Amino acid sequence: MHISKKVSWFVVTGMAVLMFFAAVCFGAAQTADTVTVLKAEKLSCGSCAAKITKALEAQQGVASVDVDIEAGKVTVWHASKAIDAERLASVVTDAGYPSGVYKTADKEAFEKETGKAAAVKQSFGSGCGCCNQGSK
Ligand SMILES: [Cu+2]
Repeated sequence: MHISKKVSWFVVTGMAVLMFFAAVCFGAAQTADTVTVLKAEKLSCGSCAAKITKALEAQQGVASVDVDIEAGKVTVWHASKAIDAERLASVVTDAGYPSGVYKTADKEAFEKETGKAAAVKQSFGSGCGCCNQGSK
């Protein structure tokens, strides 16, 4: 009786701790509420795309980046409170690709309209968004 009480206490506490971390992790991964499309110049090859992606992903609040080299467009999933569209454009400009905001939209509306979803690979590759942060 005494032992099983102790065991269940452990289970309950363990579950609570796990749920807390899951909530924190999930919350951080969910902060991207906005999608901004930037129009960038001088985009010509895959390494340009990699350079831009890296520069943007280094910013706080950026969840996912999709670069369309042919269209010269950079689509960014981000938390609007952490980083705004203008700041994203200046990050890309600073990386060597003069850019401006093409459009910015609510994440849900954008994904519904374009059928595009944030690249899940980046957020959930080997863990969740916040677990992967800093290991890129
Ligand atoms: Cu290039």
